[in-house]
Parts: sequence; C-alpha cells; structure tokens
Amino acid sequence: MRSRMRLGDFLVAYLLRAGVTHLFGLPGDLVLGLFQRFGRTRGLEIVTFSHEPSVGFAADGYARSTRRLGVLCVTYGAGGHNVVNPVAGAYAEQVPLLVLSGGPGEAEQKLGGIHHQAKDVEGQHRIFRELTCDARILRHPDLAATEVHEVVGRVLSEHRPGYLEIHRDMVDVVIPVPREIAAWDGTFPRPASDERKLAEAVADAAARLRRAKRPILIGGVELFRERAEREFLTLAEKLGAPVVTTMLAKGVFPMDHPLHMGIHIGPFSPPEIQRRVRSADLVLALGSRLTDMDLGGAPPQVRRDRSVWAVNERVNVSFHTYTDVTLRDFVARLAREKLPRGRERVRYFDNLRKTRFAPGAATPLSINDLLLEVNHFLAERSGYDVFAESGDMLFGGLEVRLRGGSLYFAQGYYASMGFAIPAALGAQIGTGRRSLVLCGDGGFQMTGPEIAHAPRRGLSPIVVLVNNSGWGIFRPVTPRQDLLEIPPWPYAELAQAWGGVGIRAQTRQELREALRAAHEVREFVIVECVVPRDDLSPISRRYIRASARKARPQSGRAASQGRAKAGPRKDVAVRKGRAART
Ligand SMILES: Cc1ncc(C[n+]2csc(CCOP(=O)(O)OP(=O)(O)O)c2C)c(N)n1
Ligand SMILES: [Mg+2]
Repeated sequence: MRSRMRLGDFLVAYLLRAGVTHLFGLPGDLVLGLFQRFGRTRGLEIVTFSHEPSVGFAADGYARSTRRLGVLCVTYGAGGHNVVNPVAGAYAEQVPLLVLSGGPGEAEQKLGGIHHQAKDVEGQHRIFRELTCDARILRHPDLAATEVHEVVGRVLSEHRPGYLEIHRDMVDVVIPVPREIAAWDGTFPRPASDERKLAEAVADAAARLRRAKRPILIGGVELFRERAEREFLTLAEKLGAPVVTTMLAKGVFPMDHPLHMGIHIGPFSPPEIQRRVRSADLVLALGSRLTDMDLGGAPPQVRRDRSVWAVNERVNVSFHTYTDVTLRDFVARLAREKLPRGRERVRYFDNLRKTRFAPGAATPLSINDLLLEVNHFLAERSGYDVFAESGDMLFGGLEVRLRGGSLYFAQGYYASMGFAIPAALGAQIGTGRRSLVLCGDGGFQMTGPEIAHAPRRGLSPIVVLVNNSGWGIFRPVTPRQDLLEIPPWPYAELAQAWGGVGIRAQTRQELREALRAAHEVREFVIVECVVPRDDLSPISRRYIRASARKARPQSGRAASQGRAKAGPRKDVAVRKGRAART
C-alpha cells in the first residue's frame, strides 16, 4: 500500500492484505467502477451468480469454510436490498461478511431521485445498520482508509457482517493511507482474558471436575468460531468423559472419535443421551448459546448448580460468574490442569432405525434409509464436507456422521431456505474441497439453479435432492395440503442440461449406486431421490409437531380471557391461598 491511493485501489490492496482471495458479486451501473477494479486485480477473483441472494450465501459459505472474511459486492438498491436475507442470516449466525455496495454520486443525488432508490439515498444504509455490527457510507476521503479498517476490524472480532457503501464518484478519489494501515500485517489481535479472572475461573472449574464422578461435555458452536476445537479435544481426552455437541455445533468434535456420544438437542435427543446428560453430576457446556435450536425448544436440561457454562468472554461455574475470560483461554487452560481421567465406555447414538440393506429390493426409498445410505457413503470416503438445507434435511442432517476432518455446515439457527447450494459452491471456491449437499425440492427451487454456474468454475458438489413433491416438513401440521405443493421439476434432466450429471434414485440400492457413481465423476451431480410424500426424518416430525403446539393460543391466555366466568386460571396452582405459577 502506498501513502496516497485511489479509494478503489486501496480497497483491493486492503482485502488482499486481509487474506481475501475471492469476492462474490453481481454488477450494476452504480457499482461498476468498483466491480471492475476488483475484477482487474491479480490474486483477487470475482465470482458471479445469477441472483444476489446466492451471492450472499456463497460469500457466507466461503467465510464459514475458509474462516476468512467473506466479501460481497452488489449494486445499490435493487442489488443491496436483495442481500438483506443472507446478511441477516450471517448476523444471526455470526459469520464475518463484508458487504460492499455502490451508490449514486453526489451530483446525481441532487436530482431528487436516482434509479434503484427506495425511500431516500440513505435508506439502504439504515437497513444495513440493523443487520451489521458497523455500517458506513464512505464520504470523506481523509477518513476513508481508517473507516474501512475500523469496520473490517469489528467484523473479524465480532464475527458479524459489516457494510461499506461507496458511491460511484468516490472510487477514483485519491485518499491518504495512514502509516499504521499501510504497515498492517493483515491480522487483528485476539481479545485477551483478564489473567486473574481466568486463573480463578479455571481453578474453580477444575476443583469441581476433580470431585465429579460422571461429568459430560457439551460442545457448542462458539468453539468453532473462537477456533478452540483442538483445545476442546485435548480437554475431552484428558477427562475421558463423553462428549455431545449441540445442533449448531455439529462437527465441532470429531464425529468418529470414541468419546463422541451424538447430538444433544434437548428433548429431541436420543433417550440414551438425555439420560446421560440428566445423570451427570457436572456438565461442562462450552461455547453453547441458549437458543431454541440448541435446546430443542425446551428449558435447559442442565442444572446450573451442576454445570460449568462458558461462552465467549463469560464463564459461569455453578452460580459464580467470571467475565473477561475468553472461551479459548478457558478451555486451553483447563486442559492443562491436573484432572482425573474417567474410564466410561462411550457409544454413539442417533435417531435412525438400523434397517438392513437388501440388494434388489424394490421398496420405495425412505428418508431413514436415505440417511443410512449417506452415512454408508461418508464412512467409506473421507474428504467431503456436508451442507444441509433448511427443511426436513436440517433435522435429517443431524443423523449424518462425518468422518476424518470433514466439516458440517447449515444455517441451523436462522434457517433460511436457499442457503445450502450457493454456500457449498462458495466453500469449494475457497477450500477446493468437494461437498455433499442435503437439500429438499422446495429449497432447490429457491437457489438450486445456481449450480448451473458450477461447470465453468470446475465446481462439483454432489446434491442429494429429496424430492417429496413439496414443502414436506409442514405436511404433518397443515390441513391445507394443497398449499404445500410445488411444480414438479425434472431435476435429474436439468442437471444434465446444465452440464452436470443427473441420476434419479427410487430405491435404496439405486441411491447407493448413484452415490458411488457420483464419487467417480468430476462434474457436479444431482441425485434426485424420489421419496414417499409423507415421509420425514425422525426429528423433523417431532419438532414440527412441538412447534405447531406452540403456535396454538396458550392455555394461560385463553384461560385468563375467560377468567371472570371460568374461575381460577388453569396454569396457576393455588397454594396456601396464594396464586403461584406452575
Ligand atoms: C427463505 C425461507 N422461506 C420460508 C421458510 C419456511 N420453510 C421452512 S422449511 C420449508 C419447506 C421446505 O421444503 P423442501 O425444501 O422441499 O424440504 P422438505 O421439508 O420437503 O424436505 C419452508 C417453506 C424458510 N425456512 N426460509
Ligand atoms: Mg420437499
């Protein structure tokens, strides 16, 4: 970087220094100058898709899988508004994205209205202020470099999206680059723990671990975000205690490790896991947030007085709270303590029925058997990352067991449809690793056609497309089945037409053969799995029923509305003449 540069050139140099290799974008006249600047640069490649939501999801997949900054570049208004949903998802799921938007120049703003504008010039900026940790319009040449540095610094330390709006007349403006930014090494310092609080938190937790007879570890998603997986593994092996992970943290602990017991999702966990968590005399919950998806929509099954609960920068040991302690420091330090080693024999549990593979059987392919086949495939071939789409496969994906160093990605909390296929493409662009995508037909109809971009970039995901002719996850809870229909697409034929390979599988054997064939080819593959309309994965059915129950009016509200006539509320127990909530 030089001490004075055009803003566009500075941005390119800055992103290269931050380790960014690819940008995801879709051009428009209000961003074209910036777009071309990125496109001209060696070492920074611009990747386009057909619709902006996919641009956002691809940048998200790139950021999650490479752990670098994901950058997207879109035009103002029509383009920027189109990435609201993926950016909101990245905010909710703490993915470091940088949104670069173009915008109208100063002279044209004075016209009174410029095409693509919604309410007023600043409207888009206001929207993104809601969805990012920092959002700026770069207006002042003297401040521009510092503003970029501040926004990116916050994005990377808070793991939330940031937003920079660069109006088209700013791209070629020469800006000063402060010396410390020109000399920047591309990294930001990690937040540090308060040494005294860290030592005390660790001593407190270690003392309880030494007394515990049946501890268990719950791994949460922040272990991944804070890059503390290795420390977590060391701690688990030192304790020899069973490990479960939450739904959002699937894959944060090697799923083929002998201490892995499975996925904990509150009351939806396999009964053996629920029993083991309940009978633990100490639960070490590390990096897990209290979301409905982590807890299975129920209050925690873990008693606070028998737990150590650490999230980033805060550790609760029973009822003691230690602030300013980072998760990674806490786990690493705890793993260095003298701790007793358990000898429990741990088994892995999931929710699948272990049906036998019968070659030649013409029985229709069930979701249960589809997932068994995906596991069979992954057990024999390492190196595939797995992406799961919202819909039945978000829960079905819980049953997938990864091997080796494979990673698992899903929008487990924000749960937007349309994520998985573009995210898998963005991930392969960043890591070079091929992925297996679990996707419903409804999800595919949102962003799946973006897979047509795969051949020209040499991308090769294998999509296991579950064709149940509609938005199947809602079938158990909706009387109006007709509202869940979608048009029948010839998915396998479309794959062929788009330059990939399409295979239709209607039985378990056909699926096994299709996956084997998919592994052998270098193109992308869609394995269209035709399944019975009403079949669902084991957890989806239970989850969607429980969720529908919550949608009904609460008995409390219903009862209180009719209280005058009906007497005491039904959700209230009358004890010693006083009303107390049950
Ligand atoms: C963007 C978005 N819109 C709507 C939803 C609500 N939603 C969740 S699952 C689902 C249907 C999924 O259908 P499909 O992809 O075919 O999966 P299936 O459950 O049938 O396997 C819908 C509409 C959502 N999660 N995201
Ligand atoms: Mg479907």
